[in-house]
Amino acid sequence: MQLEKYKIDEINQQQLADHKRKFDYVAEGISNLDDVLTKLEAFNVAIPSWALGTGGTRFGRFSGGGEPGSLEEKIEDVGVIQALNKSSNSISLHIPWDIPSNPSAIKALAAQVGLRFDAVNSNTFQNQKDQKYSYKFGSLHHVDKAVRKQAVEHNIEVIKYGAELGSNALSVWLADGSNFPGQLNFRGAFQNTLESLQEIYEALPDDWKVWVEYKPYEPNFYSTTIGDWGQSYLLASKLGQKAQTLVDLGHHLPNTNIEQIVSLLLMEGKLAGFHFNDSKYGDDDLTVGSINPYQLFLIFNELVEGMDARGMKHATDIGWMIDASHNLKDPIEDLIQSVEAIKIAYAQALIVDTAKLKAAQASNDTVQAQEILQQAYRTDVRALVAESRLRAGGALNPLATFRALDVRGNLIKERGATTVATGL
Ligand code: LRH
Ligand code: MN
Ligand code: MN
Repeated sequence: MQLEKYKIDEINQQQLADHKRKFDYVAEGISNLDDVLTKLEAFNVAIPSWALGTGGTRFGRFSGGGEPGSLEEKIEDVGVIQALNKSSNSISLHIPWDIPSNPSAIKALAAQVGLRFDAVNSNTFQNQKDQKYSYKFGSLHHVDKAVRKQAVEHNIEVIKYGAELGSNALSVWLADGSNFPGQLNFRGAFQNTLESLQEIYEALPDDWKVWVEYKPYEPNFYSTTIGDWGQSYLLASKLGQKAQTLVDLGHHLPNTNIEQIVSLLLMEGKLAGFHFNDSKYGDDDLTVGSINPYQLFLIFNELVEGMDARGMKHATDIGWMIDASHNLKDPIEDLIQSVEAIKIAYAQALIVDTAKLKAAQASNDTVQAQEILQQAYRTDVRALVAESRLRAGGALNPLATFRALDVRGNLIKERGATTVATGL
């Protein structure tokens, strides 16, 4: 299904007077209003193909109705999100969960609903059907060269799919690690990983990047071969310019200062981008901003300041992507909430009085520095985000519009009430 713009406009019309009142109120206090609105309008976050169905835990999966049964239907769903929020103009594929069997047709279909392809993700954390060697003891770090070769070849195949789709980054996350002390030689595992990544790196087209994701634990519970940003950074540095570190917000031990990591990676030109989600305990993959929105704001504060200092373009010089999966919510509603949370944090960071903050820092005025950050964080910027969306042709309130138009009800009529999304 495709959402017609006039239907969105009709609903916007009903909300316009209320919006205008809220917008005028917040706009009055913002000195860089035009700049904020332009940047918000240009900002997009990629939607992962694996987030469009109801996820599960190892204890069960309770799928909803109208879920996408094919890559084509997933593209349709992202098209719906994009029509509503005008901030989700790309999709990220996990291969082989979503194999584009006819890449040029898939690319054309995506373009019809205003989408392009973001990073492609390889998968060597599961055995695939008909594969010769098992990944039970890892993939790129494996002690057996033949297993490593198989995993390298998979990554090269993913690059080929991506190139046909017009993507320009390969995202690599490895489950490789160990469950028990003594199982693994750490240096051997790291060196094997480096060597395998070098072979993948050699296969990257000129304008491509490889994003190296890290994660402290799960599925391995004693060591993970790329377990933290230092290990990822070390690999990315040894690999070269095209390799960078990807920060998945859920891949940190509780209370890690992620904003500081982000700041330093950015300084070194090694920040690939993000997998956005939120978490309370581990890699919970909860809705962005649902647990710790202040942390999200602090991350964006580092991003805005650091990117401006390096002359980087906010919208394009970093990879912005959601990585989430839910077992309770309607997946589309959840993604709408996630993108909204990201844009709110971004808008708050854009209104930080940077000059004043620098002055407070230079004079060690701790109280004032905190006041400046919290002044921005406690500003209700939702009307700014809505205004930028209205200007871009989207819905003033994407979630309410999704419900008012009964999109899920229509998808259930089209696809059925008992569906299980492909992938995952
Ligand atoms: C691993 C991870 C990684 C995978 C995705 C499905 O926890 O974050 O990015 O590719 O989940
Ligand atoms: Mn991730
Ligand atoms: Mn994860």
